[in-house]
Amino acid sequence: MRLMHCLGTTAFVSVLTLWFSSELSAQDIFFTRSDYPAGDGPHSVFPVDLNEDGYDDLVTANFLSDNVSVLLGNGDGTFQTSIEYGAGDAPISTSSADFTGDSNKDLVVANQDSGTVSILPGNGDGSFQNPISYDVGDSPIFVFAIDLDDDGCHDLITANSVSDDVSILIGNGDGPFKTRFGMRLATIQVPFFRSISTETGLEI
Ligand SMILES: [Ca+2]
Ligand SMILES: [Ca+2]
Ligand SMILES: [Ca+2]
Ligand SMILES: [Ca+2]
Repeated sequence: MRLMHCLGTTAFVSVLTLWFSSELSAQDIFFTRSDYPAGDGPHSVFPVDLNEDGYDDLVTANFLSDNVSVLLGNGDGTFQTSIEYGAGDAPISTSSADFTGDSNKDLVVANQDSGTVSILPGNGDGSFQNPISYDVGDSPIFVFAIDLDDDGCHDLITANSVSDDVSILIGNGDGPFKTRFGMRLATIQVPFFRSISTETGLEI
């Protein structure tokens, strides 16, 4: 059996492949490690099948080079050379969903120093178009895509580390080339050590 763990710590993405026998003992466990170059200062790595070939790909948020790296997976634990796409200032977290309604997976990036998220529309083959930015709270350090209002269109949540709140962007899924494409921003203050419930019933 084989498990795969991915860890980005410097300007490389390290892929650790875990091998073990069916009758597990400590002596049976070993890893093989491969390092793949990424942009400068990757702060997070996110596995997702971007080109829908059935193999997980990797996306890193590169804090120092203000871009993301996309490494397409070969399906055997190896990855192709990274391709970089611009984002905002100090990208730190990524997620993926189809925000534009064309069935191609898009990327979203939380940019800590610019207080924005960048949406990179996907072309369906693992390549991406220029980013579209949306303001959120101060110093977002995490972004997550989810359909909050159950309308079939993906929305976004960011955790904002300086303004001590979360921002919710409600997507309309119309696509970037239609005039109504956009996201409606709502910011919710989060009391320290408490959770709140939104009108949708989601606990944050
Ligand atoms: Ca893939
Ligand atoms: Ca920067
Ligand atoms: Ca899309
Ligand atoms: Ca929605």
